[in-house]
Amino acid sequence: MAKEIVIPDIGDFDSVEVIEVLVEAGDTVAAEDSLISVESDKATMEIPAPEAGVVTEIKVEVGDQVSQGSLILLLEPSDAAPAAPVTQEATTTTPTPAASKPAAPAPQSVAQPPQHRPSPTAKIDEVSFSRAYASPSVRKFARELGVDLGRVSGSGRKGRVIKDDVKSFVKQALAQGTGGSGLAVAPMPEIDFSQWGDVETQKLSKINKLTGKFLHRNWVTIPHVTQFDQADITELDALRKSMAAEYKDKGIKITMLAFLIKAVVAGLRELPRFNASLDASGESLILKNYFNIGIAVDTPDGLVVPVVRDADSKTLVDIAAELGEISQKARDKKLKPADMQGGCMTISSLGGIGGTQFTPIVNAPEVAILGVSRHKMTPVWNGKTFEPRLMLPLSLSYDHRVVDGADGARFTSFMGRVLADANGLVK
Ligand code: CAO
Repeated sequence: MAKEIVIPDIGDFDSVEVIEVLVEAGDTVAAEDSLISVESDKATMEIPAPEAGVVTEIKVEVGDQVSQGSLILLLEPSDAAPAAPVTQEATTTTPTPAASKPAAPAPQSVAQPPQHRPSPTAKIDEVSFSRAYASPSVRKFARELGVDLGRVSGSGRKGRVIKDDVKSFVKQALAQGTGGSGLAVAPMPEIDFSQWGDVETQKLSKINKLTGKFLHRNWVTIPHVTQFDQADITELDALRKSMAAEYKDKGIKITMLAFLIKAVVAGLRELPRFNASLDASGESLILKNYFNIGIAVDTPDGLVVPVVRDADSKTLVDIAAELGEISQKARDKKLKPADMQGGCMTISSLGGIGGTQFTPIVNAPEVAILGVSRHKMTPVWNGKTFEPRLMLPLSLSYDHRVVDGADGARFTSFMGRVLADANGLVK
C-alpha cells in the first residue's frame, strides 16, 4: 500500500515554493533521503523521506507552492529498501524541533555549517563552501566529488548552485585535465560568426591539432620566464657570408642557424642544467651528456621540430648540410617520428621572417628554447663613439622550476660571447 508523504512541520513558513524535485517515480529511497527542495524568502530546505521505500507517484512540480500537510508523493514502504546510510554525510541532518515527530523528519536547513570531512582528492575552501548558496543534497553531491562549491557558479534561481552546475564544473575540470587544481576557466562560448559576415570553415591539420595540444599543455604546466638579450654578430655574419660563398658550389647553404646550433651546444656545456629534464615525479633532474638540438620548422601543414643529433660532434658545415636536408624533409612531410625525438633544447628562428622579440614556448620535456629574431644594424656605443654593429635579438624561454633567473641571464650572456667569437664555432 503506497503511503502519502506530506510536507512536515516547516516552522514559521505558511507557503514555500518547490524549487527542485530530487526523485522520480520508481526511485528507491532510504529514510532521510531528500525528496524535494523548497525555498522561502529566508531559507532553502530539503524535505527528507520519513522512511525507506519506492516512490510510486510524484504529486508536486517545480514552482508549486506548498505548506505543511501538502502531498508530495506516494511511497510504497519497503522493508527491503536500504536504510539511510550512516556515513559522515548523513550526520549533516541536524534535528530541529520538528524532528521529534518520528513520522515527519525535519527539513535540513542549508544554513547548517558543513560537518563533512573534505575529500582527500580536492582542496576545499571551507569558508566559501559553507557560504555557497546550495541545497544540502547539492552540498553532499559536491563533497562526494571533491568539488569546492565556492568556485561553482550557480545557474538556479537567485544564483543558487544546482546539481547540474556541479556536474558541469567537474566535466570542465576533467576536460582541462586539471582535476580541479585551480585552472578551471569559463568554457569558450560557441559563437556563430556568420551572424556578422561571410565565413569559411577550415579543418585544422593533424600537425596543427597535435602541436596545439602539446603547446597548450606546456604553456599551462611549465612556469615560463623569457630572458631577452642581444648578441653582436657583426663578425659572425661576415664569416658566414665568406663561408656561404665558399660552399655555395657544393650545394651547402651556410646559415645563421648552423652557428646558433653550435653556440647552443657550447651553452649547454657551460650550463648543464639547460641540458636536463625533470623526471616524471618532478623530484629529480635528469642531466644529459648528449647534445641533440631541435629546430622549429614552419611547414604548410604546421610546425614540426626535427632534431640535429650529436651536434657537438659535427662541424658547422656538417650541421649546415644536415639542416638543408631536414628542413626539406620537413616540408616534404618525410620526417619520421624518430627524427623529432630526443631533443635537448630547441631553437626557433624567426629572423628570416621578421620581428624584434617573442616568447617561445618550452618544448617539454626540454627545459629551454631559444627564440631568434631578425638581426638589425644598430649604433652601439664603444666608449668613444657609436659603431654600427649587427645585433641579433635572442629570446630564451626556460622552465623556472629547473633554471634560475640568474642562469637564464648567464645563458644568453654566454651566447653573446660565443656568437661574437664565431671562429670558435666553425669546428
Ligand atoms: N635576421 C635576419 N635575417 C635572417 C635571420 C636573422 N636572424 N636568419 C635568417 N635570415 C635570413 C637569411 O639570411 C636568409 O636570407 P637570404 O635568403 O637572403 O640568404 C633568409 O633569412 C632565410 O634564412 P635561412 O635560409 O638561413 O633559413 P633560416 O635558418 O632562417 O630558417 C628554418 C630555417 C627552417 C628555421 C625556417 O625556414 C623556419 O621554418 N622558421 C620558422 C620557425 C618557426 O616557425 N618558429 C616558430 C616556433 S614557435 O611557435
